[in-house]
Amino acid sequence: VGNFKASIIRIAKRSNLLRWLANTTFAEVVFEILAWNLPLKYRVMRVTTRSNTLRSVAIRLSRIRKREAFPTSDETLFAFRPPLPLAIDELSAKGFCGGIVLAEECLRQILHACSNAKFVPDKDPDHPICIDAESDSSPGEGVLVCRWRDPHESCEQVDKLAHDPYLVEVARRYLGAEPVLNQTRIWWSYPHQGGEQVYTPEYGFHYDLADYMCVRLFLYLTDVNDDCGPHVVIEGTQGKKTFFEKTHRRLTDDQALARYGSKIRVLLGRQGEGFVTDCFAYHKGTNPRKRRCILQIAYSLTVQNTY
Ligand SMILES: O=C(O)CCC(=O)C(=O)O
Repeated sequence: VGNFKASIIRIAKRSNLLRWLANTTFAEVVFEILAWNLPLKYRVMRVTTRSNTLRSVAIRLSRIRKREAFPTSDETLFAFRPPLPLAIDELSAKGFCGGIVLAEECLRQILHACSNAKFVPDKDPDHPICIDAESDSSPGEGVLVCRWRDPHESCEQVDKLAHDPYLVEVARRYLGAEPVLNQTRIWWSYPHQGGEQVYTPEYGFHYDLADYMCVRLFLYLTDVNDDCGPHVVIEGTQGKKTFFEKTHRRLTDDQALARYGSKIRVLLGRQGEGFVTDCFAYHKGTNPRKRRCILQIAYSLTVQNTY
């Protein structure tokens, strides 16, 4: 959707009216219907999940469909984790749950894998690069994000983590069905020179339509304080969407503050600490003043990958 939309937006840039139209929900839906390069099932999900009724029907239908059990390993890789019932209660009430800490040895191995992996810079996707974890500066001019897609396919520890019995059980209970591995990602984020309030797809409030339901683990792979682009969630917004929310999948910071000021939660953490979130809740990565590395493992109801 991103590439297709980006090329249309490039064409439309010359006209203010077209530029405004291209950023509306209406245009987003049209782009999604027309994005013939994506599987039909995915496009149907992207359109129907915007309706509270259709989404809830789709969730119910997915829950009654028989599926093979998601394979899990014997032992958890988390040194600390909230008890399962608490994790599910928090996720259901707030849309996120913290207090998860990765075991030191697993963290060490993932960091080692990161130091050898090739990350894809957003500005130059054809030239993947190795990232120097010690360097604070962006690896290229204007580069905001460098991604390692599907690290579970080449890193054994990430694969084990994706099959962690605790994590899979959280996903299973929260989704109410056998989960599907939706995607894994590790990425570095770098400062955008636009200052505090920038609205790039990376750093603005939004909710994701990754599937009818999707739950994600985020683990910080660098220490994250207020300067390092913490993940931010708007508590309690993971449920049914109001008309305003349906037509504003993306929010500016001012809109978020005005509507949900007291519910904005900034999730700080040390290297190896993390949280699970429902990606249907409004969230964002803050524009960092110092680079940040994060790992994400997402489970969903039907969709195996996010395009
Ligand atoms: O980088 C972050 O903390 C936010 C990531 C995000 O918005 C997303 O994965 O949808």
